[in-house]
Amino acid sequence: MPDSIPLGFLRRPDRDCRERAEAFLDEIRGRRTVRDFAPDPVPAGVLEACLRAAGSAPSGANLQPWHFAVVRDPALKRRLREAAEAEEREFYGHRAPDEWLQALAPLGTDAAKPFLETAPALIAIFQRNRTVDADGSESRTYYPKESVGIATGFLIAALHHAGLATLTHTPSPMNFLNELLGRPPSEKPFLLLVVGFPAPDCRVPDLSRKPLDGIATWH
Ligand code: IYR
Repeated sequence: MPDSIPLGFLRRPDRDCRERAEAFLDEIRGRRTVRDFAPDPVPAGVLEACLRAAGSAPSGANLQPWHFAVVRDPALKRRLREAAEAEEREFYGHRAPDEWLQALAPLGTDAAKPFLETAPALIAIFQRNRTVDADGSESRTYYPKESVGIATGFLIAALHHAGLATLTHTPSPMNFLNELLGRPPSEKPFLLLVVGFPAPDCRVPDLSRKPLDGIATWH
């Protein structure tokens, strides 16, 4: 067995487990994707703590195959908006099949992405397909997509818990993120997370979540 340390696990009484599970459900079910942001900055230290929470996610062979590029500079946000909107105009105008556009209709999205400039922070998340070892040689990562997906889930939950709103934005293709943020080709853009406080008059689509028996079976 390689070097190990004690787990330090706190075994809680069953009733506490249940209460905590329900309290977490109550909190996380209040999360909604927001497309209308206030310009107010993210309070100091919040992004750092939430990114560290994301970085604690499990990953294939613990290679932690993620990179988070945080953008707060207004000029860079503007360039990202322009690049994203160029892709989106192609998507909405030509590339997207009718079936996809119909699926998006209830969300009311279009090619305009003003939130990329209004929101105080954008986090471009990259999936690292190769990693640099201590001796400088490169090796592959394992399950990078699953790993970065889990880390992103942690990040969204952490930001919600902190009292912020997010939007998972997936312009396609996203190669402009490597270019504008100077990330190497071994890193694949995964998504662009928009972070901030909702605008005071922010409204969201009237959506519902599937009930438990629509998402789980018991065996
Ligand atoms: N990337 C586009 C389209 C889009 C696709 C899905 I799937 C969504 O859930 C929402 C939007 C856009 O950002 O508008």
